[in-house]
Amino acid sequence: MNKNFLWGASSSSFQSEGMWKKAGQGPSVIEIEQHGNLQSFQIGVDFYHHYKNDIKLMKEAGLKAFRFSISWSRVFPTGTGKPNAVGVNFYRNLINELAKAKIEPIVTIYHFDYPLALVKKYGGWISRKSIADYLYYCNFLFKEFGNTVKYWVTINEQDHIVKIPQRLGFKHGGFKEHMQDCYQANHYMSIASSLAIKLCHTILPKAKIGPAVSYQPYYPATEKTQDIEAAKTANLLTQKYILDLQCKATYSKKFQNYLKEKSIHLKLKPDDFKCLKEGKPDFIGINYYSSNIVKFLPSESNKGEIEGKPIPKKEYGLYAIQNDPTLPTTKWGWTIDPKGLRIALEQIYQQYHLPILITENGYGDEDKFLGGNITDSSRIKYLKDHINELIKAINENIPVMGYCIWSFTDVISGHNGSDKRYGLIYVDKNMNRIPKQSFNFYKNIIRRLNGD
Ligand code: BGP
Repeated sequence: MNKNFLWGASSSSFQSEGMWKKAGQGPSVIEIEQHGNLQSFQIGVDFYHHYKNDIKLMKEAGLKAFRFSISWSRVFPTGTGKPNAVGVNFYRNLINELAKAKIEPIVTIYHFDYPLALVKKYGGWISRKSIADYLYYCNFLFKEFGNTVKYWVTINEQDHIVKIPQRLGFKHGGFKEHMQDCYQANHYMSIASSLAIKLCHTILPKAKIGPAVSYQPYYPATEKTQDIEAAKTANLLTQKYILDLQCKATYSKKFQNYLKEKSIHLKLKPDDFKCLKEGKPDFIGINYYSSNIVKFLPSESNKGEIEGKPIPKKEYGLYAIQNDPTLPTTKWGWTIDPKGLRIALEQIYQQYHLPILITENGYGDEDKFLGGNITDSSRIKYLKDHINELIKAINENIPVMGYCIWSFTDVISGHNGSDKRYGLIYVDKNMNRIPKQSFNFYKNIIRRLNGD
């Protein structure tokens, strides 16, 4: 195994830091999004005060990299303007502490928590003005932390931001009428991401930067042509269109036809595609958790009706995305498909020919602290099987740069609050950190495969 392989773990600011709207942090769209969960996000796992101790544990595990996100509204409470010195200082200390421990920081610039002030000002990502504010923020981060940070992620799971109305700053679902705005927002986010890549290449020529997308292989439910076609369409409309734009600076003809059929007319400028071309990523980050099967869904009963989301799980006349009933699932119904990781890596590399960083992969469970131990054998099996497939992919010459487990300590789950834990380290009510069995498993894997 390559000595420079980034064996790491991942987290995000809003799911871990706590200190919600404290120490100068401004509000973000998470306030709209999380409803019942908001209280847990306000406290997180208090990473803000525990980061030194957590980094000690990372060092003990032998981690080579730690991916975390910067809270945009902790740095710029109103999204732009004057930086919040306390917030900047927090991230400087965190980055320095990682550097001291010889753990490579991988910084996600924006992971769901968009500043609410920008939504109020001009609607957020649905306005072209959002691009300039994102770049202003990136420019600040590159200049402030670029000496130490070599790896940057522009936007985490743009497809999910587009999918979940609250993440764009809309209060209500009712997405059919918002499709125009969602695809427009997606267009602006892609340009913003490309311009950030170009800016990073100018200011920090040695740095590596790319987006992180959520990616899952879609298998046709049967060998029937219509299911094979449906799987391709689902792939295009839920994830491929974003990668095509970011890596090939284009909307495929099929995607353009889809927009036309839906009467979606994107506001495009001739320069947009030039920007997209000039900001080619150095790598593609992928968050991989599970796979799905897809079958053709006839339109007879529901003419053109969609499921109430801009990028739906089903679209009449096109496809229905479902769980493969032959695969096991987590308690939350996410299928467990280690081979899917290798297939995802193969598919992405074949299409885009860029190195890949696995920015997230992990297993959510309700771990119980019993008899002084947390026995998380299901997580260990999940990680072991996925790492085996990762190694097979590397042996097939797919250039994978690193593997980041979601997550190092438990953090608050985006969909399921504090009941769903992913960490190698258990965090109890008093914020004590207790290594689970998977912590030792990962430590041994890194030691063995890295030859430490
Ligand atoms: C990804 C997100 C993470 C994290 C993870 C697990 O989509 O990038 O932020 O939340 O999924 O999801 P969940 O916590 O909802 O199970």
